[in-house]
Amino acid sequence: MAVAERVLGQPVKRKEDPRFIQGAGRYLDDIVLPRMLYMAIVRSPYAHARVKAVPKEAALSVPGVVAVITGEDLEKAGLAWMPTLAGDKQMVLAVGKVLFQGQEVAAVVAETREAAFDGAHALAQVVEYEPLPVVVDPFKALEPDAPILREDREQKTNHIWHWEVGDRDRTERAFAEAEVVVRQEVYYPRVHPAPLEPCGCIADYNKATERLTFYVTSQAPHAHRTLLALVSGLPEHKIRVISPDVGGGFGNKVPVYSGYVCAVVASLQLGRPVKWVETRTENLQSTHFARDFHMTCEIAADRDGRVKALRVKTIADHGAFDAAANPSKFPAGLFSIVTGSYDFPTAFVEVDAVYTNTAPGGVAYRCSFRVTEASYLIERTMDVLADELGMDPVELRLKNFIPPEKFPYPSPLGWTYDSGNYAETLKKAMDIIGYWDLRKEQEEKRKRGELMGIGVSTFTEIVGAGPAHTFDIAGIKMFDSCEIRVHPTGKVLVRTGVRHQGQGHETTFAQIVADELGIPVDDVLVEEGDTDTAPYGLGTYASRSTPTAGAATAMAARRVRDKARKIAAHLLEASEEDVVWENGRFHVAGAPGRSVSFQEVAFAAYTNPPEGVEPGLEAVYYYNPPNLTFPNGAYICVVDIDKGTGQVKVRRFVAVDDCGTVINPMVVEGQVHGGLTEGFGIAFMQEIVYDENGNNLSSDFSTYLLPTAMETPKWETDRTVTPSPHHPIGAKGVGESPNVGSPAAFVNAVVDALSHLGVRHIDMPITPWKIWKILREHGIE
Ligand code: MCN
Repeated sequence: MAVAERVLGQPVKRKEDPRFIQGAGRYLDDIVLPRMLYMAIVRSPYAHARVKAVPKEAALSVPGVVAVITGEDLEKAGLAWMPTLAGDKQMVLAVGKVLFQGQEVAAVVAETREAAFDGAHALAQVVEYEPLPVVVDPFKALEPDAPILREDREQKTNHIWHWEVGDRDRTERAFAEAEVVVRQEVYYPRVHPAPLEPCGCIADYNKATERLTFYVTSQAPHAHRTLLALVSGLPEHKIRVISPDVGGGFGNKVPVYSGYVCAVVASLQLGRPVKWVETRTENLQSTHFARDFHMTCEIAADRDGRVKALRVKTIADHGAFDAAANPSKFPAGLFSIVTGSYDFPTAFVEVDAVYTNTAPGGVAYRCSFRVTEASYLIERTMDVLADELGMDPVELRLKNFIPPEKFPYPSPLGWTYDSGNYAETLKKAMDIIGYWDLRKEQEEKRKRGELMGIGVSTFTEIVGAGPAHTFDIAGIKMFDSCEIRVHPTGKVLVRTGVRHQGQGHETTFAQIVADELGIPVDDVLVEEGDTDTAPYGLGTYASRSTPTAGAATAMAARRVRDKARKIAAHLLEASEEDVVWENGRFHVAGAPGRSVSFQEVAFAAYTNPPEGVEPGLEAVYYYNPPNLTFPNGAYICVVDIDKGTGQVKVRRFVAVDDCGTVINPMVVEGQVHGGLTEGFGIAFMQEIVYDENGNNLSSDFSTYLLPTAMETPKWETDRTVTPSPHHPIGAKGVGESPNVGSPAAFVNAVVDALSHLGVRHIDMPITPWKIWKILREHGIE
């Protein structure tokens, strides 16, 4: 096919958008089934307390309430606990005691949503608690006299696990011999993905067919089916999970939550559909949060700025249940990407996870697996080193980048990076923003007492969970899948094992198929989210859809093409070897006039298949990636700070991303805009805060601040392309990259603006109040 005609790499408009823009999307709460009941959950007001009594009658006496489920009921049914993604177990409804504010205590089922809430409210008034001492600080939780939170565990400690990776001895030696050592403590705050559509489900158990249809706003429908089968004991083939349009996920819709299990139990008991949809406050209080890493980073280097070793120690607050989105064999996930884009000869990393009386955590927020924390830490500390050495941050980075000729690059912490040209990417960002002119401008402004900063972040991401030997969920290996059915008229139905939440798969996966088969994008329909129709897959998160299901899609299309070639040879009365596929047609080599279109071949597959060839034209491909993909980027941010108010204004932000071969540049740009906006919110606004009694002080949008269009800066984006050598079309994931890379660029810019005052670090979120105080401490009015 002539390159100009290829649909891969074209900014095809998103096929899904007309229905979203017209309000015609079908989300979970739009679904109303006949005879449907509604469920509401009673939650603990205490962060740590014994539950003495749950007098159901209070709710049952409310008109319309038909059932109440308690932890005791579930315990009798053997359903009191469910597994988390980290392999810990979590109470479905409180049994004996509660461990965080907002924990699920009882479920109330009623004829209407209002009655369910009234019933839950009535019950909440009379649940008897005996408050216990609360610990919200992970360091205090590790002290010998701290209350033991998880009495259900054999280990009588709040310490969950210790993990280390790297070469301790070699790293110690490098530090002992180093000319320069910098050390920086960095806190990555607790944040929450807060998708606009909160979590919810409808459990619909049909007693006659003994089948459960489970509608859920899910990023991973097949994984949910398997987990529900494991938790409920229902046979998996009797469960159908349907994930309708998903109103944002960002990692929040990967876990199985208590509400899901309770709705299933209620539907099994009552033989009627049961809907549960949480409120915003419930979402912010009790679904899993992300980050909350207390990190110490040290870099050993030569005086000329060559890095020699990296040493990191981290305390991870995992809340009341260890729910870390961590389907890898490493408990700290992919935190070991912490050497970043730099050629460290050696490194050593330790992570300790701790229980506290806070919501279960360690889960994803547009990046799971701890890549965000790792990238932020290394990018922050490289700036501290640059400051120590009196070097410009870009010069330090250019000196230490892994050079292109070293790929595939074995990192000292065990990864093999696939490809990249970090210097090219950084130089492109510098050219676009006019880096050296900005430095001159900054110098001039400083002389005038004005505060301007330039922040750089040159991150390496690690995305695409698989491969299967490294990743699994509940033992299920992390591959992904695609099924392609070609109809007799040449129109194509594609189903994959992932589930988009706004990422545009209906368009980009159609582009992959259209490109491989030489047919119009509009002839391809992509469907995801129904476990009865889609092949098994592990879902959409970790920017894995393109590296796994995208690859499966290309490979399935190639299988279809291979069969189509056989049929074409039959139609052309030529041998298969002589048939060439070009410009969307099959023709006999050397005789382009003797050709058939893909549509003609599809028709023949059903009406006139060659002897010995099965009728029909379809293929399934399960793709187990040989490695992860390693996208990267160079982000540069320019800020001005108002001395009077401490307000930071992001004047410019240039993001150059390298996600390998680009399927759809417009979709990639949209992903980058979204991720940068989230990174901006994390850097300047968002934080889940608990008081010392374990009260969540950020449980609505007036206290947990998300950026709106009013605050969001203008993003300038561009790309470099180093294809992944092990992906069939060379693509790497991109969805998380901007959220991984941008927080450091923002913070580095603010610290740079204040570095001449001796400021080396400020923890996120960087609020005007924090800056204002720093300025006053330095006598700046
Ligand atoms: N793409 C492309 N070329 C590439 C790489 C990707 O055209 N080289 C396209 C893909 O085909 C896909 C989109 O970009 O349409 C994102 O692809 P990918 O990076 O594979 O990420 P996923 O589809 O797996 O999405 C996951 C990622 C994550 S981890 C979170 S969290 C996230 C995100 O994407 N949540 C989102 N983006 C989101 N966007 C929206 N609107 N809503 C969310 O909840």
